[in-house]
Amino acid sequence: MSYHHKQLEPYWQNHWKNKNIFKTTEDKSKPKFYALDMFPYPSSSGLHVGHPMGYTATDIVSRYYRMKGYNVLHPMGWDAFGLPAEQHAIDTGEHPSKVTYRSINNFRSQLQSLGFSYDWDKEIATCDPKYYHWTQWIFSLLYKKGLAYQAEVFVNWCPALKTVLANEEVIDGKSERGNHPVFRVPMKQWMLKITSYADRLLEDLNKLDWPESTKEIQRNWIKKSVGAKVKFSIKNNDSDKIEVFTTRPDTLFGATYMVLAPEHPLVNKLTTTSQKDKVTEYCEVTSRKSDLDRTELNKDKSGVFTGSFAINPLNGDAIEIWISDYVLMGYGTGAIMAVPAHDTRDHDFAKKFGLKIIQVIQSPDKNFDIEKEAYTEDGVIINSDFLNNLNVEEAKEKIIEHLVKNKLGEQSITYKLRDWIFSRQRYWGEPIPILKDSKGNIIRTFNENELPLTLPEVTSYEPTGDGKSPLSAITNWVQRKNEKGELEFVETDTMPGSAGSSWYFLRYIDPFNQKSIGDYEKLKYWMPVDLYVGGQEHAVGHLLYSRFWTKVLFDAGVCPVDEPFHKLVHQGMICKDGAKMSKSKGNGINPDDVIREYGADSLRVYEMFMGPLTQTKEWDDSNLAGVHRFLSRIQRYYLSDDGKSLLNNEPASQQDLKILHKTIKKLTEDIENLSFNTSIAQMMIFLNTIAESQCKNREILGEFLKLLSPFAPHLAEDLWFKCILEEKMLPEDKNYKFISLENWPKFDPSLTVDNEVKIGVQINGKHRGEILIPMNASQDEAVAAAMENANVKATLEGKTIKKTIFVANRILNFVAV
Ligand code: ANZ
Repeated sequence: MSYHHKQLEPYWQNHWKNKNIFKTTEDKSKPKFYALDMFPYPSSSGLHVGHPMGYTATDIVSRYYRMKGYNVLHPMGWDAFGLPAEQHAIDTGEHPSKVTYRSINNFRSQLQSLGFSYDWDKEIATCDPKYYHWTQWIFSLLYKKGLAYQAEVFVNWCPALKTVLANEEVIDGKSERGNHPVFRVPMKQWMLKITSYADRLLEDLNKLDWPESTKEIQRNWIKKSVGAKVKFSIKNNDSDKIEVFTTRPDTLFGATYMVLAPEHPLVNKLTTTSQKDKVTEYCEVTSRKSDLDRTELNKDKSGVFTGSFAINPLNGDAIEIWISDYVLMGYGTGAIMAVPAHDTRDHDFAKKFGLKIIQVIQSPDKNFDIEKEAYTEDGVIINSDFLNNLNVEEAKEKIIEHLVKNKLGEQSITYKLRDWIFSRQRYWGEPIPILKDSKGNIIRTFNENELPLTLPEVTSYEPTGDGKSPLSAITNWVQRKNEKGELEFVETDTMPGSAGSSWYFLRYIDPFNQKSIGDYEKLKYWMPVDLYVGGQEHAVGHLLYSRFWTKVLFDAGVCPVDEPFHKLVHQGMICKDGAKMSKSKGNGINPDDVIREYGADSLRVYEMFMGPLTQTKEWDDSNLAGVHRFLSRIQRYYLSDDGKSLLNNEPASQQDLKILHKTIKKLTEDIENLSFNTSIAQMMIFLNTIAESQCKNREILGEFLKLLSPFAPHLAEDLWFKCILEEKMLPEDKNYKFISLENWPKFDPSLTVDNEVKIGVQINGKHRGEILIPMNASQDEAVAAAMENANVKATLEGKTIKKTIFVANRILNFVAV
């Protein structure tokens, strides 16, 4: 008989809910544990089986710490602003909030059917004005601190679709939707100055218990480059200078030409008449390429000579000024000095266009041919006048000294990290709380008492066509009269999806607070998050933005920590037939179907049993059925076919006690190390061992249910009720004692070690028998035991023992003649 998950799971879920037993407790005398999941975007397709992987892990940990007597914060909410809902609105005319809340209700009931122990009183949705009130408040704070500003930046503009597109929506220079050409054009956008936190974001990674690979991704994303800015004069032009950023000022004598990004402001001015057409055409072609396409290392180099020359400030050589797409406007100064002898990209370029190559660093390899490839290693400086014979580091120092003294340049640090483009010309996002005058100048941010600035109703969700959001068409929302009767205009851009997710972990702590983002003392108690589980795909988006906002809020004195997530873990993906599960591949599995057929407990235990949490795993229906059989077997061990308890109070043997205490120890350690598959394997060993001795001892089997309950909470709660609780109480009774709130079992260390071992006895190298002796028994004790063994005794008869070799706990060997 398999257990009746269809009845018992909803039954216990209802009792948990009615009694609100997972409500967060906040007894400050107790330790706390904050277990957080990356909240989902509530898509209309609902949960997939990938979601419960991470969610079950945090649920087990939450249930465990709750049983250990901690105050546990385990909340869930919705990352609810997003493009799919907006697209649905454009297609159907239905308000995005309608489809969003429909999906939220579906997600919530799916999650509840998995038996997760969330405190649903803490639920938040980022699209709720009560929530985005404080997202807007944080924006105002950023603005007041000079960390939010408007700037012309290059965006993907699609004239046919009349809208700005995200990078992901552009494929090979064409719009994903409709395949129309997309151009990189400058447009005024809101920006957040995450770059002013670059150093701290880099430095503080060291204090986090995060996967090393994720830290490395963030380090590479922020990437700090220490170098110099150098000014080059232009031949026959006294008014302009070209400033370059270089990490290799030591190679300045080897700079044989210069390259400007095609968007560089000096390009027009420096282009001579004869070069004009070529340069204009090249700039036009470049505007259709993404930065990613442009910087690909192995791609064929292209470029055009401007017709002008710069002067190498060290030796006075006139060097050609080119434009090329491999130099990006958004990095350093948008201009480089090219050193083809020591930079691979410059080398490719020089070879292609026949430009001079001057080697300034010697290779130890006498046969190294600088015409064939760039030499990018360390070495001794040559062909460089006063730098000759120095090594690279010494030369860098000396040249910077020289540049500063002669006002030719300075030391400079550049980050690869860019400021965060923070505006979208969309409807379904948080309105940016800024007021402007009729000329578009910023007057001020909204005051605290004017928030939230809620989204108005609109008749069309389509962008307007001139790069503005649909909000700009709602005149009575945009235009406001101030006290003096002057017209003021509300900003019509909205925030990106990642705004609301950059601080939601703070709001869970105090979700109804109307005075602040959250009560400081409460934030102090709960923060930082002790365990955060979610996908690695958020490594440089959400996880970096959240760290940035937390630091800003910390600096403003409203958040007590400067890092939000102490420990971070990425759950592995679930594959099927070797491929990532996805709707488009048609290989997805719907958790609702699994729950219907096998039950939530089976799904939970199966996903945890598939393998280590962080590894990619393959879905296998037969293993799922195997887990279901294991749970059924547990039930059959406790209950007769007609539902009567099979347990008794007969004393347990030492062996039964031992397997229990070993299991307690193993699970305690494993859960703290997030090693759930090994926990489940240990529970299987427990059941086998105990079944072998036919132990039905109520106490032992009650303790085992407590161990089972974080993994399979419904079954554990049910067997607890039917077999363990002695008082005749019903779950609806006021003082009913749920297993979910019992104390986690403690183990007796002396019962977790084996105090007897079986060792082999050999005579002249031949196995002659086995003896059972106390752990760590001495040689004398072992020999005495061996002499009791009939076979050993018989073999030794008439022989003299010449030598005894004994390895404690392992083997006893006699040499006898
Ligand atoms: C001369 C030089 C000689 C360089 C040499 C490198 C090697 P990282 O380390 O990534 O910071 N660079 C500067 N600005 C650029 C831009 N806007 N677009 C493309 N490349 C740019 O790289 C810094 C180096 O990248 C700089 O140092 C510059 O080339 C180039 F043997 O200057 B170097």
